Amino acid sequence: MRTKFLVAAVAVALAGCAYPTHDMQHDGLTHQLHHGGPLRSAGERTLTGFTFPESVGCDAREGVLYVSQFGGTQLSPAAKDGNGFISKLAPDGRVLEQRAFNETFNKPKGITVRGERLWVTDIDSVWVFNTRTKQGRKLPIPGIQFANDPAVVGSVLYVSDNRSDALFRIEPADFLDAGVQPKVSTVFTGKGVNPNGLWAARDGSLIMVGFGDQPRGIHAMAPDGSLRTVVQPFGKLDGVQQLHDGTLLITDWSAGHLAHWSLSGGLVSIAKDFKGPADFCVLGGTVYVPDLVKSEIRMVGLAR
Ligand SMILES: [Ca+2]
Repeated sequence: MRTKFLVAAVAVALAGCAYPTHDMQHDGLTHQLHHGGPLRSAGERTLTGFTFPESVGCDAREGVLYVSQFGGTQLSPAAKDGNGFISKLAPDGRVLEQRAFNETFNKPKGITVRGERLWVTDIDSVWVFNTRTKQGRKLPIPGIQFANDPAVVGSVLYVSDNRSDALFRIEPADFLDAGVQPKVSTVFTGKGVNPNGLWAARDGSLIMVGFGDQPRGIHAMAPDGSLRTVVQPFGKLDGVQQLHDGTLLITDWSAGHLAHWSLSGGLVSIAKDFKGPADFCVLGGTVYVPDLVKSEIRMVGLAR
């Protein structure tokens, strides 16, 4: 039986919905998070042959995936050993380019792609690449300890640091041209967010999921810079993505799963038995979840 993948097809219906009673502001993000029924896995496939993959970045325009890998023989996410690399994959998992960029990486982590630009963090820096010409530029971020995930909101690049519980801001996001002098600043520190995964929501908010020694939750920073808690602390959260219907997918190391979260349906596990479910992306109704600890990528088809 043919399974319909609904992620790309679900329309956002913002008008006329009734709100549950909760402590969130009745804004656009709340609207989005309320919609959508439960999701389930329509089938899984495991890809092997990776070396500590932290992030899969989906390039929807080109229909390809980029996978950041730590390399080496031990999981040492903060080691500056030059063993990291980024591979380019076809959606079926075939490796198109083992090393997509001819640069030295240490422990490359979060990847985000927009148009011909790809951003990837690496401990104390963030790179921007032209995916067509492969030209890249590395930008050190003063004060950052464990650069984790990049996200672009408008012309601004945000970079999370879960270990030092901080969010950094870089403007302009596209600093590839050597003549551009990007401005780097700290947005916040010490808020108990421990931001790991970032996602640029459609209403201009930045969604953040937390990963720390204590359980962490889901937070959002509004365009005016105000922070709020979307979900109270419940796990060790790594990746987050907002679906077309406005609801969220998250990965949680504590539960070892990929889960769907919505205001109406709460948290529903979609795929289990991960050891290190890290920074995933969604392409064509399939979620690509790297397992950093197992050195695998799990492909999870989504269906309702
Ligand atoms: Ca991450």
